[in-house]
Amino acid sequence: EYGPAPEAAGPALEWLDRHGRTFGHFIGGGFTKPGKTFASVNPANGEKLADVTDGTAADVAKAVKAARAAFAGWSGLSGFERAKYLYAIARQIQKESRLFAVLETLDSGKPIRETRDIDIPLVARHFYHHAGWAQHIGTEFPGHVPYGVCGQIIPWNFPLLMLAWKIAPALAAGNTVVLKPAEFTSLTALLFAEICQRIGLPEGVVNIVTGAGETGEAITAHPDIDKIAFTGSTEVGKIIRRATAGSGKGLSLELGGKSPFVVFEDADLDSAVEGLVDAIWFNQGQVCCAGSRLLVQESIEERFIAKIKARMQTLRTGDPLDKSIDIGALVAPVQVERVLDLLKAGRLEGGDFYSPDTEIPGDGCYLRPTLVTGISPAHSLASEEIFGPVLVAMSFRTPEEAVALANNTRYGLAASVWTENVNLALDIAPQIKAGVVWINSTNQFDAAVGFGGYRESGFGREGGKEGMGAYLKPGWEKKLSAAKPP
Ligand code: TXE
Repeated sequence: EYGPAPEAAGPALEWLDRHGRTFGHFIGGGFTKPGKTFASVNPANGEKLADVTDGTAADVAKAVKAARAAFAGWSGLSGFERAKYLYAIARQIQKESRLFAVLETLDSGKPIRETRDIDIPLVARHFYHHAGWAQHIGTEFPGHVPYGVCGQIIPWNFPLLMLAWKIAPALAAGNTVVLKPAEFTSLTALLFAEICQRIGLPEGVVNIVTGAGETGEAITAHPDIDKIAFTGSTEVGKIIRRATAGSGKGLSLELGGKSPFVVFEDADLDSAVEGLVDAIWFNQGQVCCAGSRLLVQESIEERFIAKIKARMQTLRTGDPLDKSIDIGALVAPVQVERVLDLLKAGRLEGGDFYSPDTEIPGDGCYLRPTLVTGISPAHSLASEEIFGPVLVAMSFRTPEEAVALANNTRYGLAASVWTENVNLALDIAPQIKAGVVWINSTNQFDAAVGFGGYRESGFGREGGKEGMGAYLKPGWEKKLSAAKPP
């Protein structure tokens, strides 16, 4: 029963057909007429899935106007009433989970096992969780009010999940939103828009404007947006921070990473190998908190590297719709090029490169998993975010050296520490400067826990109470404007 299942794509393709494979934006509760479009392509085979509208500044302005018009009504609802809508969204996502998972896999190249078992369930979980929050804002954040209209710009590596991370808390708090999905992966956001319509979410509360960087710039620059939330590259994060400086807009940035995966000599090595597979080859390594830097204690280095190589031989790369596949396609040819360019530059600096001799499909955005050893921390591959299936390994002798190496990065998003010695784990974890440190595990996400970084990984937290607070501000402005002369 394993093997490619092309028929699985059927319902998602039918859904695209129902929309004539051409999409406008979702503004004010309905889809607009398509404008100038660009193609959304399946990276596994290069086939065009649909045409999506390239949002102009005028489109963004229209969406902001709709969001502004909806704000008073939405923020004026009780938390309980807003929660009902969030619960309804969560239930519809569960009901359509198969359609969402297949569409996400087609559009992004992520293995169906991941979209089906991780992305989409977490999306539903996020809306359920924040439905709960909507009812507790008055008691947990007394005197706080929503920002108003939030501009949200998201990346392509977890398209629907990043949408959920942004939209669920914003709506729970009483904000209205204008969200732009990444240009490679707009389709699940458009299906989500249809869900908003279906559950009768008031018009203008959620607006989806598709497009690339220029559309994002129009959102960042729009004067009637109160807060910007961005997840994406550090480079664009810096541009957005400059663009919003002095504007009075709220801002949160979730950017890149080069997260350490630290293995001590007493670790359960087989578990650590499985953890590593998840840390660096989950989603083809296109994960902001990917454990892309293996730091292994010198005494076990050889043994551990041999175990990784053996495990790499068993990883299957291929059609993301095949349920037995471990590694799918990267999101787009440009991302494959980016990874290959980094590898090419890295090769010139030296180092040993290892890839298993397993088959990968000839067409499509596929790359073999790669392990790089024999390099120094100063090596570009050891310091730059690769965002592909490439692991670099370095060794350390003492715990102090492990901490120093772990912190030898301009990022600070996540870290993972492997040891059977609980004292050592608890000693090391707080010394690593990262938003989250996992012990004997990796990639643990939950809507109830704040996620975010230090340094060039950005600031602000998503999830948990901190994430909820990021969509609220002190209510004095409202009180002042409501104050009447005696
Ligand atoms: O990201 P961009 P790209 C890293 C990763 C990857 C690299 C490049 O290393 O290889 O970034 O990816 C929108 N104003 N990450 O170029 O451009 C864009 O349309 C406003 C890590 O695809 O940052 C998309 O919606 N918005 C990361 C979003 O920003 C702009 C996830 C992200 O795209 C804009 C993605 C502008 N001037 C990439 N320019 C993570 N932290 O998870 C682009 N955008």
